[in-house]
Amino acid sequence: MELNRRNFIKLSAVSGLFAAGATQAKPALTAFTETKASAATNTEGEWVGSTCQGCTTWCPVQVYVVNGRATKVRGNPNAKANHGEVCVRAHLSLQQVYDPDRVKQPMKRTNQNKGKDQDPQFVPITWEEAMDTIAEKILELRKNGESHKFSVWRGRYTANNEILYGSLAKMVGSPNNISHSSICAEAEKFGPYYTEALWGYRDYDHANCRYELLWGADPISSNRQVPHTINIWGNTMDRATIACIDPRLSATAAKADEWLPIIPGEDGALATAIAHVLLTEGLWYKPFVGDFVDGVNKFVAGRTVREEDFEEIEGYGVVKWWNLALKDTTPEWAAERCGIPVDQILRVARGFGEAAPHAISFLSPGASMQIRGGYTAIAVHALNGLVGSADNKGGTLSWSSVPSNGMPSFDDYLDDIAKKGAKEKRIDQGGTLKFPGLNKKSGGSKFTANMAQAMLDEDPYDLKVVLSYWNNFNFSCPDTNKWDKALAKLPFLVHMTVNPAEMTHFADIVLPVTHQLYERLSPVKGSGGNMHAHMTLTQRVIEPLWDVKIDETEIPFMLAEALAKKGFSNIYDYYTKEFVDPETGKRPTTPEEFNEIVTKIYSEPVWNPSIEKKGDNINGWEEFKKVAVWNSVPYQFKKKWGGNWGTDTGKFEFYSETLKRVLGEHAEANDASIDQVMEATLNTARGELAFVGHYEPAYRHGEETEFPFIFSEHRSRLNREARSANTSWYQEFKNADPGDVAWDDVAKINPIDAAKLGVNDGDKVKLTSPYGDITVTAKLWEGTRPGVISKCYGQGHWAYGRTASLDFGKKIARGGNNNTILADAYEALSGSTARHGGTTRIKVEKV
Ligand SMILES: Nc1nc2c(c(=O)[nH]1)N[C@H]1C(S)=C(S)[C@@H](COP(=O)(O)OP(=O)(O)OC[C@H]3O[C@@H](n4cnc5c(=O)[nH]c(N)nc54)[C@H](O)[C@@H]3O)O[C@H]1N2
Ligand SMILES: Nc1nc2c(c(=O)[nH]1)N[C@H]1C(S)=C(S)[C@@H](COP(=O)(O)OP(=O)(O)OC[C@H]3O[C@@H](n4cnc5c(=O)[nH]c(N)nc54)[C@H](O)[C@@H]3O)O[C@H]1N2
Ligand code: SF4
Ligand SMILES: [Mo]
Repeated sequence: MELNRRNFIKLSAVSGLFAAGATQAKPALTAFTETKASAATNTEGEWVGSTCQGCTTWCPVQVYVVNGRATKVRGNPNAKANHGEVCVRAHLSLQQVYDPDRVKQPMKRTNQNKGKDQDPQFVPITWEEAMDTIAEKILELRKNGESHKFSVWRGRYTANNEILYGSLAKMVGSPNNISHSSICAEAEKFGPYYTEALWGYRDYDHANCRYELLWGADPISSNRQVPHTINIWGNTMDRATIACIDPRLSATAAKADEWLPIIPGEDGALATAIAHVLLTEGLWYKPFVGDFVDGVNKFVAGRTVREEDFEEIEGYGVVKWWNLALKDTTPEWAAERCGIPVDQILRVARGFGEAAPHAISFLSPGASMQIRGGYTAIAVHALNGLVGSADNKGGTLSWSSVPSNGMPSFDDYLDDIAKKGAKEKRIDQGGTLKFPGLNKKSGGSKFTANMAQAMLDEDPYDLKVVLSYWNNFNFSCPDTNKWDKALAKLPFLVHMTVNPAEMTHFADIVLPVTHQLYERLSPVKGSGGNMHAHMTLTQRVIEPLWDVKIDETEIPFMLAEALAKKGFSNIYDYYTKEFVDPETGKRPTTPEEFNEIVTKIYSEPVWNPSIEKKGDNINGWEEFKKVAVWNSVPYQFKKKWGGNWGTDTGKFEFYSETLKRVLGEHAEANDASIDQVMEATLNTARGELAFVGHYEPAYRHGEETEFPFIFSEHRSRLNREARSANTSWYQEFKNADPGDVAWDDVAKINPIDAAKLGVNDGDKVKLTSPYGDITVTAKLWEGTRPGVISKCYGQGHWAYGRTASLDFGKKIARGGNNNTILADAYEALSGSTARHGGTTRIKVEKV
């Protein structure tokens, strides 16, 4: 029989593809099999615009398509943020889309027992059966007054997430649409928000900067503008001093002027010491911060200053900050805590101050996703205020705005059940005393990882039905053992996924979805970079290989149809009555039409020439599909100067009146004092210290006597979040991460520690924390300080496919997942998981 795509689907449907546990023949790679379409005459090939979402940069790209096959990826030459370039990881996406281990058709579980040790015994089903089953489950909850026990879980997403994530749960009657943001980077947004009202990522004017102070940022490998940074970094290194504050010798640190191998979690000591030096040595930027009325510097170590002696300009509360948190934080004091020598602290602080205002204090999750990292985030970002680089040339910037339309209102489609359910408490416990999540307001952030504990405790209740997409929480959240238990207890889970992931193993229904770069149509606003913000269009550049649908739009449309057939038509009515194609005036009749209309509604302002905007002129939808990106005009500096900072005082807040108000509101909602909030969130601050960036000693899980090492982790240059490990290129080039080894997963140990442990390069070592253990390979490496074990995140998949795992059939992982040993810990003020700052102690044993 000729093995074409259709026959292959038939064959695989008979054998069942993801029969975990069974050692069966692996599916053959048919992506390159000759098909009728590919036998057609076109051999020329063409570049088609799309978007890479391998990380949060969200790069505009183009794919070279020959005979219907994607053969190469490059940056979209029309894009300004990434100069038409991509990073290494874009290329790995080719192996993802053609991965033979992909989920190829809908499946249902036939073994009702759940657990890592259970074979789900998945069998193929039709899309109709899948949608009918899910609709039944939802209607049962609504009938029983339990609609709030329904939840939608979102991982990575596009702008079209408004459909599945934004409104579906609400129309069913649940407050539980839970995103992955809190395991991603919320703590990092806390710093800029409670100084300059910016809850989001920043852009940086590297081209004009003279000093780059990188706090756990490795921008040539990760973070948010990798292609732009790679492009510009050679020049930046020529022009600016680069100082990397990182417990690990990162790729950026390896070529930097200064590497400050900080003791994990002690960044607050260094940040407050740098601020102390800037103030005592008169290095603050006077046109921004202001000056003493009589021109005499009264910032003297150990002495308080009178507020009326200082006249402020853009900033607010610098004297209060000094008095509360900085007057005693001398370099000597800091050196004892953070492990950086006094002379290096002084040299870096002076260099940074002398470069003002062209000096960037670049905050990454590394220095903020720590148990007490919220205050570090504020202190680190406030350094941009001290040197006047906030919103300034050569400094730290916001993004230009990119216009888009909101989705039509669904208010008229909320029935009584929906309105009642939406008022129930949230499953993640955000907004409770222990979990402030102060994303602009109490409970503004959702505590993704905490859902596992909440589900196990049934506090505030038990979840029953979950639709989960583009995520893998029992791999990506800390304490995976806890997550496995919580998922085993969940009665009904639908996983919409490209690969059979760890979460898929616990699913009742598995839905195959489109690969993000090649098979879907959707818009996103990419991360601003190189002074430009943009909207980029993801397109179906190849015909989908398998029976896949688009998670955020097509699947909700099909589900709405199934619900309507069973008598609940609100969602279907909303989709078919309120959504109108802005070009043709048509309403959707199929899932595909719905997806296109949603995309066009959202993106219309960038391609409709009659809508005014500051950026590219694109003449209609067809042209937008061709260019696939809209660029804003370059960022205008100093837009916020002159009292437009958006904070409660309108100023750049060194003393945060905004935080004082929001903390007060949170305390009041929980009948507590702010001091009690500090205590519940493990912070040591009392009184007014809670309103300024300050030093908090690192908090660690595990007793030092039993667990003598601090565990510190980082991401891979090759991680497309945790989705690229099943590509052979990922494994083959894994040594692109300093200290790492191809096809392996290593614990990087300082040779001094290794000698004491009697461990040699290549030995197998077991890393044990109070929460779990993993066995990996030892690598002796001077790029981590004695006492700190450094390990990359990304390996340790026991599912996902034959390359990611060591034995896919037997569920044996390649290496170990850091989240198996990491504590389920939080920087609770911002609502962030705390995986950095050495939150977890471990022991190391040779096996
Ligand atoms: N220890 C540790 N934990 C981390 C991190 C870390 O650095 N260290 N990083 C954290 C961060 S920053 C983030 S953002 C989160 C991410 O965590 P998650 O949001 O859970 O995302 P991933 O782990 O990347 O898993 C995404 C899943 O989506 C499915 N999938 C893959 N490709 C596609 C696709 O194209 N479309 C769709 N619809 N589905 C797809 C697969 O099942 C895949 O496993 O992880 C966090 N967890
Ligand atoms: N290559 C790559 N790039 C990515 C992604 C990816 O998967 N791969 N994912 C994207 C996503 S989703 C996000 S959220 C961003 C995350 O942006 P990043 O800036 O990459 O964030 P992390 O990897 O969490 O930051 C980890 C860094 O902090 C260091 N670190 C650990 N503990 C400490 C500490 O106590 N103090 C200090 N100063 N540093 C510490 C680590 O060694 C590491 O270098 O990256 C995006 N970019
Ligand atoms: S992985 Fe990230 S930085 Fe690299 S091309 Fe894709 S979106 Fe851009
Ligand atoms: Mo993230």
